Amino acid sequence: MSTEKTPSSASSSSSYVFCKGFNGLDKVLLRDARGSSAEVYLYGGHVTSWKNEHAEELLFLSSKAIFKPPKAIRGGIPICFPQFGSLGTLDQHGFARNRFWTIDDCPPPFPTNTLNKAFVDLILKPTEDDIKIWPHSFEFRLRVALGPGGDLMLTSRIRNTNIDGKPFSFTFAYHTYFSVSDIRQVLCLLVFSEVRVEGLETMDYLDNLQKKERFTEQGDALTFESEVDKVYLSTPTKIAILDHEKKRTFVLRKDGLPDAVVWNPWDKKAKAMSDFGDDEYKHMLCVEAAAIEKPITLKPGEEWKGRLELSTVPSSYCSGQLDPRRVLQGS
Ligand code: TA6
Repeated sequence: MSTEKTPSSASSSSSYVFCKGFNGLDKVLLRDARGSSAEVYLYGGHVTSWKNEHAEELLFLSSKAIFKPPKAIRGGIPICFPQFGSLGTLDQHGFARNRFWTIDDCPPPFPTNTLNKAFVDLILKPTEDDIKIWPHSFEFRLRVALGPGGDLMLTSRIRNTNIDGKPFSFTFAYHTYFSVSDIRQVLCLLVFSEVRVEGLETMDYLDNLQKKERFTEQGDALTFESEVDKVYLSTPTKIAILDHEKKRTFVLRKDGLPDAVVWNPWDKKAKAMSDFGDDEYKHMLCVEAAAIEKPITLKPGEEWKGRLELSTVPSSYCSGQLDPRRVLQGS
């Protein structure tokens, strides 16, 4: 059973469908006029699907994802807050992705183009138990929107609402799982399938597979032939993921998120994850817009905004029709 909802407040004249997803968890469906769609679970504020106007799924969601709190959903776009990674005292990637968010029917005025009707505003505030593990008050507002051309836009606004005058610092990532045809460089039947990432060449990175040591990336596009787990530092606003076999390029635009994580578990780690199929590493790549190297510090009353915009452009790269450098320089 689903219900069409148009929140009463004037500020958010969005329309979305509120319904039940896996295991009866509440989710919101967004659809734009041209047929693109997205779905967001209130559990975790978690985008689990983004489809283009041809109803092709663009995000990876594991067939073994466990839609059962407190386990995070494997795939889509997990929100890593107030901590990325396992460095601090919290569980890996913090707790925002393990909490129930609510619909924010009265968000503060938010610059949005009035054309964009397909959006939903969610909000997360800490429970008393959360404050025991992370002693700060905050309001985390997440807007998930479909743009006119089917782009997917996530905007996070995090405000320090401490009344004790204390600032807080956090790290953050949109842990995005992209669906790709085959991450491996495969040459068969004269078809060369390859996934490349453009925009991170020559960037410095911390290699999680080498004790987080700092290295400098080589000068060519990233291609993949084994496990990768790298935090690229101070990266460009735009990053492109080219999938030759699908003739598709993802363009990731980020704002307020200087770093980018690239992760594929490959075969051994894939087998070690109970909520991930043994072969699923072949069909996913995480490229995560993040703020990791330099934690963000907010004084009480201050607000941080982090935006991620995902779009796709048709590309048949190897035929030379698309120069990835042009994709990145494009508007
Ligand atoms: O983003 C890369 C990473 O930090 C990897 O080290 C791996 O742990 C991945 O996140 C998945 O983490 P999760 O806690 O979702 O299993």
